[in-house]
Formats: sequence, C-alpha cells, structure tokens
Amino acid sequence: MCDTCGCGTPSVRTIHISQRLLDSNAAQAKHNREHFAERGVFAVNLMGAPGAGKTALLESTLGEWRGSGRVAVIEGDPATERDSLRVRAAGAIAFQVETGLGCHLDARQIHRAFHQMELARGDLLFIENVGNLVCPAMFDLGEQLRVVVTSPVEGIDKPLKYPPMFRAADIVVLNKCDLLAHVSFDVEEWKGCVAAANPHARIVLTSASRRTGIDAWLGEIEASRRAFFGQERK
Ligand SMILES: Nc1nc2c(ncn2[C@@H]2O[C@H](COP(=O)(O)OP(=O)(O)OP(=O)(O)O)[C@@H](O)[C@H]2O)c(=O)[nH]1
Ligand SMILES: [Mg+2]
Repeated sequence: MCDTCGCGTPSVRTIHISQRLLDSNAAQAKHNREHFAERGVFAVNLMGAPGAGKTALLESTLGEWRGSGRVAVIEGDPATERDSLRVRAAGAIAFQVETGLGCHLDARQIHRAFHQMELARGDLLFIENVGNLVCPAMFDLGEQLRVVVTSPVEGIDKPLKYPPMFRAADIVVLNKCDLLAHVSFDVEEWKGCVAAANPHARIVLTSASRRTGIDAWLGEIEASRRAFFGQERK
C-alpha cells in the first residue's frame, strides 16, 4: 500500500510482486497445457460465484454423460472435501484441493493434482474453481475451455460489474433457470450484458436440479473438444 499516507493505493513494489506471481503462473499454465494435450485430456475451468451451482451442474453432467472417456474433477474450495464427495458419488474421479485463505486455484496446484490422477486419452477433466467472480479470472490453469456459471438470483448486471471474469469465458451458463418464474430477471437484458462484456461468449441455459439444458451444455463441451483436438492434429 501507499507508504506516504496509507490511502490504499498499491505501491510500485506490490505491483512488481503481483506481476512476477502472474508470470510464474503463466509459465506453469503453459506446461499444464502441454501435459493435457500430450495425454489427450480436455480440461475445462469452471468458475462462478459461491453457490451458482457449479457442483450441481457437474452432478447433472455426470448423470447424463454418455461419452467414451471418463469424467474427472479437480475441486477447489477453501475448506472441506464436500464437493469432491458429491461428484465422486455421481461417478467422477475426484481430487480435492483445499486452498485455505486462497481465493482461487493456481496452475501449480492443478499440476500437482493432475499428476495424482492418472488420466487417460479421451478423459474429460473439469476444474471447479473456488467460488469467486474476481481472482480466478486472472489465473490461467492451462485449461482448453473457460466457463462461467451464473444464476438469476445474482442479478442481470454481473457481466458488467465483473468484466474480466466474463471476458475470459468461452461459455457462460445461466443455471437455476427453474427460478426464472420466481425472480425479477430479464434473460434478454442479461444476454445484452454478457454481449457487452464478451460478444464471443456462447450462452447455455440450464437447470441443474431439473436437469434441463444439460444436452445443450454437453453439446457445447463436445464441440469445443472436437475443435481443439482437430486443430491439434493439423
Ligand atoms: N433451484 C435450483 N437450485 C440449484 C440449482 N443448481 C444448484 N442449486 C442449489 O444451489 C445451491 C448451491 O449449489 P452448488 O452446486 O453447491 O453451488 P457451487 O457453485 O458449487 O458452490 P461453491 O462450490 O460453494 O462455490 C445448492 O443448494 C443447490 O441445490 C438449480 O438449477 N436450480
Ligand atoms: Mg461447488
């Protein structure tokens, strides 16, 4: 912080340390990306606010999964193994990272977890990031697809208030659509907010609890996976 008056402005030294941290993370993320490509594993970074329904979406995905490869999940939470237990019960290979005071996953944690999981060609790896709409957007994990999960109870303006998170997304999932009948949330207006932050983001509407929209969600993932490995072969 500012050494002169303590006003809260980051000092030059703080900015340098943050930049070094991000540079070191980027180098590790590049290494992870090479690992994923060599092993033929498609990695999806699932981000979103606490309680948006990231784990519930994974549970529904596992319930509907008819793909040939296995589904694996690296779970990131400050504490507990609760989400790992949930996705394991739904059929996934799961590894929990407890981040303690950490508000995001970083590439080094993913590297360590990946080496404990022994994944094979064709497996699909989800990384459920720590519930947070700010920090996870800054930390590349080496994933091939970035997804933000949001819900009507968060309000239409989140893409405008948290632009880096939505700007970084390939897919934006509006989950809990079963609640649209009960909350004031204009889907078309929300789509406009997403487009203002990121005109290229693909949008999928789901209800994880009612298992609606899961086919479309799985279709988007499979299309992204085909596009990625198709490109790799060229
Ligand atoms: N009505 C409704 N509730 C949902 C839906 N998806 C999730 N929920 C509920 O929302 C709450 C949070 O769901 P989680 O899946 O734990 O959310 P999360 O994003 O994984 O939360 P963190 O891991 O803590 O960040 C739970 O009570 C779920 O049952 C949905 O589609 N509709
Ligand atoms: Mg969760």
